[in-house]
Parts: sequence; C-alpha cells; structure tokens
Amino acid sequence: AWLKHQVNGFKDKDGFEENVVRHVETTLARSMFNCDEHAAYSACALAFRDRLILEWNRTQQRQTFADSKRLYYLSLEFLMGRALDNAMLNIGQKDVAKAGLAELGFRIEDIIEQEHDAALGNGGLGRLAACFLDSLASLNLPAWGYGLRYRYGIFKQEIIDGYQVEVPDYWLDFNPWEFPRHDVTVDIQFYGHVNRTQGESGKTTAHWEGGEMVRAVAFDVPIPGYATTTTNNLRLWSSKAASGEFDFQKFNSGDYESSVADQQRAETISAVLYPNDNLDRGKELRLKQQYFWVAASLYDIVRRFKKAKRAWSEFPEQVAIQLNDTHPTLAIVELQRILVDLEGLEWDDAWNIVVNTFGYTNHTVLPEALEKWSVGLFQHLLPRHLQIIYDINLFFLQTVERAFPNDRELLARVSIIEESQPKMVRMAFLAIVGSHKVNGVAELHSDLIKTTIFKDFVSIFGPDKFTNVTNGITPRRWLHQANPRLSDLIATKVGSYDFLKDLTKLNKIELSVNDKQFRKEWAEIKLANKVRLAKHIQESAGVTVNPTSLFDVQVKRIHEYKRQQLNIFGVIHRYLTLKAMSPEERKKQLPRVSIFGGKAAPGYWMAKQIIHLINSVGVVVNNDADIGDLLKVVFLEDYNVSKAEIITPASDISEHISTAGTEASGTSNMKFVLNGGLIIGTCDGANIEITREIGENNIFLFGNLAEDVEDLRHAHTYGSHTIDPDLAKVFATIEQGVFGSTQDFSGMITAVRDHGDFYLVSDDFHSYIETQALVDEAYRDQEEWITKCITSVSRMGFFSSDRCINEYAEGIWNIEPLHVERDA
Ligand code: 26W
Repeated sequence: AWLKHQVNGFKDKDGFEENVVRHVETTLARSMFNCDEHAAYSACALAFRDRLILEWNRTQQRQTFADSKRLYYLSLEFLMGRALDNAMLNIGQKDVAKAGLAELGFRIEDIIEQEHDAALGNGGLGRLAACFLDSLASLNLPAWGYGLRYRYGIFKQEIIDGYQVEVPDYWLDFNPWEFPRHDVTVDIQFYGHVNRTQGESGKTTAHWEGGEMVRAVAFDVPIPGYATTTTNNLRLWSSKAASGEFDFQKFNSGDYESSVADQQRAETISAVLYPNDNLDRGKELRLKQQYFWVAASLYDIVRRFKKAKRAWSEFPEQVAIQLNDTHPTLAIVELQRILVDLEGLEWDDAWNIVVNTFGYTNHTVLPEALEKWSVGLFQHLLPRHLQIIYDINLFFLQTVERAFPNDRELLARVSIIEESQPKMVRMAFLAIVGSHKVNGVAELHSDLIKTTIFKDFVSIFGPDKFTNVTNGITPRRWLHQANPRLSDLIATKVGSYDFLKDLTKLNKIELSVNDKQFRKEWAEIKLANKVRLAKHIQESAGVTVNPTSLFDVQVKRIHEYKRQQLNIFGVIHRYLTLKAMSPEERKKQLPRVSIFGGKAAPGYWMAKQIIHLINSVGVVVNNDADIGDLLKVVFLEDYNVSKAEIITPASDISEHISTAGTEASGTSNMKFVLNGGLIIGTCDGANIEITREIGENNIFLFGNLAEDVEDLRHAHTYGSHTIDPDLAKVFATIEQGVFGSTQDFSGMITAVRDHGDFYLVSDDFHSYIETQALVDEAYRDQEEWITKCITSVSRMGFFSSDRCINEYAEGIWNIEPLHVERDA
C-alpha cells in the first residue's frame, strides 16, 4: 500500500547519483573533483526538487480536474526550517540518498547540515503554519499556503559578552527549494483616492484611482506529503517595482540614482520579517506588507475560481480561506471590494460570500498583541478599504442595535472603530465580523477568548460561531526526522511506521512498558541524544556538561509572560542552596544542566535583560569549583528549527511555565513529550490537555490557576504585596553584585517587587521550587522515570497536527481529501 502512494523517485542509488552528478556538472558548473559539501548539498537538493516538481504538477492537475473545494491558508509567517531531510523522508528515499552520497564520498548528516534554515517566522504561530502544510499534504487535502518571501527572515542571534546581538539573516543566496514564477505577477495599488460614478440604473460605483503600484512576483515552494504523491504548494510573494514605476524617463535623462531608489523602495515591502512576537508596533510598512500579500493572494484565488466559470454564489463552496491570526484580516475587506467594486455584486450578496469564505484563528489574548491601525494611516494608504470598513461596521452595528436596543455601551465596546484619539481600526473585531468561524488553539484559550476579549461577540453571534481546535505538531519532523532512533524503536513495537500517519497507534507501545530490552534501548537512545546535545553545547557555548545529568530545557521566544525570569531565579535559588551545603551533603545532590535558548525582540529591553542575567549566572555557576557538575547553566545561541531538532530529543524535563491564562497553547510542550521528555508546567494552554491525555502522574504541574490571576493582580496593586522569602534572597544575591552589574538586572527585580508583579513570579515561586524538588526526586528513580516517559509517549496521539487539520477540514473548511492512486 505504501508503494502505491510513493513519489516516482529515483530507481536506486545509481539513479540518484547520476542525477546528483548531472546537477554538479551542469546546474552548478563544477567538476566532481571540485565538489565540496555545500555543492553536494545543492546538487542533492536539486535532484530531489526535480522529483517533487513532477509530483507537484500532477497534484495541481488532479486538483484542477477534480474541481473540488480548496483551502487557502494565509499566514504572514511560515517557519519551515530545513527542507532536504524532510523531503527525503516524506518521499521515502533517505536510504537511497544515504547510499548514493556515501559512494560519492559524503556522509548524509554532513550534507543535511549544509542547508540554511528557512526562518520566515518568529515562533509558535509560524511553526504551526509549517506543521499544518505538512499535514495538509500528508492527508491529501487540496490546499495552498500563501505568504511573503522575505529577503531577511528572523535575525540571527549572537551572544557577545552575555548580550544578544542581532545579525541579518541573508538566506536567499542559493535556495533550491523555490521556483520563481516570473509569469505569475500581480500589480498592487497603494495610496490614491476614491471616485464615484453613477450608472444608468442610478447605482453608484466606487473607483479607487491614482496612487502607486508595486508588483508582486510569485515564488512557489513544493510541499511533499508523507508517503503520498500529493505535493502541495506554498506560494510566497516577492515585491518589485511595477514596470511603469521604474521610471525610464528618469533613467534615460541620467537620473539613474533616483530610478534605482524607486526600485529599492518597492523591494522594501518584502525585505524583512518583523521580529516582534506578541507585540503590535503599528508600523506603516507592516500594514503595507499585509495588504501587498493579501491583495496578491486574493487576486490569485479569484483568478483560479473564475476559470471554472461558476456563479459567484458558489465561491464559498469552492474556496475556504483561513486567517492565521489577524495579520491577513484585510483579505475580508479586499474580497468585499473585488465583489462589489470590480464584479458589480450587491453589497449583501457579496458580504454573504465573504463571511462564508473566511475563518479566523486567534493565537493570543495579550492586549499588546491585538492589532490596531489608525484610521488616518488607513485613509492615506488604503482609502477605499477604509470606506468599506466603515460600511461593514455600520451594518454590523445596526444589527447589534436591533438585537440589543438602547445599549450604547455595547455598541461602543464592539465597534470595529475604536473612538479613541486617534481613532483606530480593531482588526480582531473585523476578523470576527467577517468570518463564519472563530477558533482558539487550546481548550482553555478558546474558553478564555469567549469569556474575556470576545465576550460581547458571543452574545451577539451566539456561541456556535466560536470553537476550539487544539494545536498539533507533525510527527514526521518532530519524531521521525528529529529522533530517528526512537522512531525506529517505536516501529518495532507498533509493527510498522503507520504511527507516523495515525499517531494514535503510539498507544501500542504501552503494552511494552515493562519489556526490559525495550526500556534499555529507550534509555540508551535518550542518553545518545543527550551526548549529541552535550557536544553541541561544548562547541557552541564552550561549556562542558555531563550527559548523565538531568537536562532541564526552556527554549522559546524570550517574553515576560513565558517567565524565563522565574526559571533563572529558580536556578539562582538552587545555586544558593548548593553553596550553603556541606561537601558531604552536596555529594548526595542530583546534577542538573539548565539549558536556555530563544530570541528577544530587538526592542524588548526586559527580554534582553533576562538573556543577560542567564548568561551572567552561567559564568559564575559554571566556574564555581564548589559546584562542579551539580549545576551548569547554558544559553544556546540562535535557537531555531534545526537546533530544536537537536535539543528536543535530548531533554529530560522541559519548562512550560507561563503565567496561567497567557500562553494560548504552546506547541513545543507537545514536541518534548513526544520525544520522551517530561514537563514541568503551569495549568496553561495545551499543558492542560497534555495532562488529560498522559495522566497527572506523568506531569509536574504547579502554580496559580488562570481563574485566580485577576484577583492576585488586584491584590498586588491595592493590597500589601510581600515577596516570597526565598525569592527575596535571590534578589539580595543579585543586588550584591554576585552576577556582575547590579544595575543591569534591577529592572527584572523591580518589576516583581515594586511594579505589581504582573506575571505573578513571586506568587508562583514557592510552588515552582517545591515542584522542581519533586522532579529531582522522581529522576532519582530511573525505572519509574522511564515508565512515565514511555507511558506519556504512548498517549500523545491526540497532538498530531493531522488530528488538528482533520478538525479544521470537517468543522470549518468543509474540504475533503483527494484520493491518489499512482498508475505505476
Ligand atoms: C502583531 C504582532 C504579533 C506577532 C505575532 C502578534 C501576535 C503574534 C503571534 C500570534 C504570536 C504567536 O506566535 N502566538 C503563539 O501561537 C502559537 C500557535 O498557536 C501558540 O502555541 C502560542 O501559545 C502562542 O503564543
């Protein structure tokens, strides 16, 4: 059955080698004698790309012929990581490549290492989009991703003297995975003004005129499904000057420089990914990026729909568009504009189509992350869109008024236009009004949006419009690719690799939980993964760690709500406790390595202080002869997808310790447990469902609950606020200068002690320390620990992104898989 759905790959290793050699000699114009590892990677990638593009073509033909409903996933971020390993595994030819490369004198691991990560995303939201693409293709669902082809993805992080330094990530030098489509272009309008004309019927039509044009050029990235021929498409738009805009007049009259400047200004739109995660800065260029990408994508989608010559009313039966957070919300307005202004539909008919087409996923409740754009900026950049937003709002408020007469406060609360100084467009409200379904990304989060930020909309639209789809991760990349030995071991117990297609099959390994040989191999694999990470730590951070220590990992974007400060304060407490012990007592302690990683937004001062403190603590602790192996503190530079593939399988315990109610879901929590690590966490996001699935004996939960957060914050502000005594000692130590400059870390301390402790660091400190002690105790009993790990993995089936995508497909998109049979 597997073979039937296999990509038409290389016949054997000789066939593969032939292709590689041909690419080295022709595409790369080098000789095999002069082929280094990077050239070998390039040729290998090109050889696989050739196979993929043939399947890509067939998939597109099949989908066009079937003429069934398609999903378009609009995301400003796709955090793809590397493509080669994933392509080889998904089409089932890694062994062929390994043998072929060996004959050519290369180790496949070294070749895979040559690839630059495609890092077109910040964190959770971007990586989720990438997992979704893998699942959509693997489930044979007709779907396209649409995004921006940034010239610079997320910055590269360097740690210099303990501080984060940002370096641009120029990754497009050579990217074999994209196909430029110079024939697929759309000219996108900005600025200008609106004119109205009256037709014979008396109907007025709006015309958006003047302004300037920027050209969008499509770049296609093939997305291979696992063990299927389906190869979907990710279309990324790149900006350049529209031909009329590159001023040949200027050029010819010798004003060469300014004509080049125009060109560069157009290219600026897709130049750089905004490095803020969960913070809206309201920059004009960001709004330009959003419209540029949304308008090009919609033009493309509408063009494809029109080819089939159906009635407009059938649009929502052919097209589903999912908005990955509010970043693409303008798509709602743009489709309404196309239908009313350009296609001449009546407002209500058009609006019906729009609402039935869109779904909106919310990924955060943090108020500072909710997008708002000033009315003035809109008026300037997109004058017609602003008018349409005002009309959408007017009709919406009229229906609210009819249902809730005389509730003026309600109208003000739910208005898409915030009547502030200056007036603002609330994008989340627009997204809700313009979609037929709104979903959160974990149960608690979906409940919270219904009872807090979107409460009024639940009364207006009814509860059915709001739903939950708990996030998931692709087991292909996050188990099979990142942890091949564990995947192989699991396969021996499941009887096949079917669990990679249906992750609930993992439950079969629970039958082997007492199998001695199985447990032994399990432990060996974890240790080997830790040895590999220890080597990486040595090479990148220069710290020697003992792989038999407990590896404690917190890797994610640095943010106060994620509470890396709680973790490092806890580490300092551990250090003080160890220092206070007699040498005999110390010998009884369990060695631990605290591993941190993650980027801070360049303008996020507090997050940068946290990084600096972690590094400063590391310098002191790692060089303290009293401590030795008992405690090491490591900050891993430049955390990204490919580093996550090394770190995740090597963790014993990972930290998911956000203030309850702030982390919408988290997805790395799922990755760590799937790789046989346990977690310490708060009752937040998907931690709660992970607990439900794996059992509360297999997770270390601590801290206050989401329902109590508001009262605690209130008490900090209006009552007396006493700091936990152990935490106070930690603060005193920092303030004595034990970790260097006291001034540098004062902001972290005062935030907790003097400024209301918004993230409840002190409130949760004691519970955190106690729970960490339980972790130590549990780890001492290795047999019991391994039982917990195996049991947990066996119960993680629910967290596959395949399950998650199936829920979207049935509950929101109403799309079906397209069956593929290869005619050999
Ligand atoms: C406008 C600035 C901005 C940029 C990015 C605001 C918000 C974002 C993202 C929505 C932040 C984000 O990545 N959220 C994360 O989404 C993941 C996938 O659903 C969740 O697992 C994380 O809990 C959530 O923080």
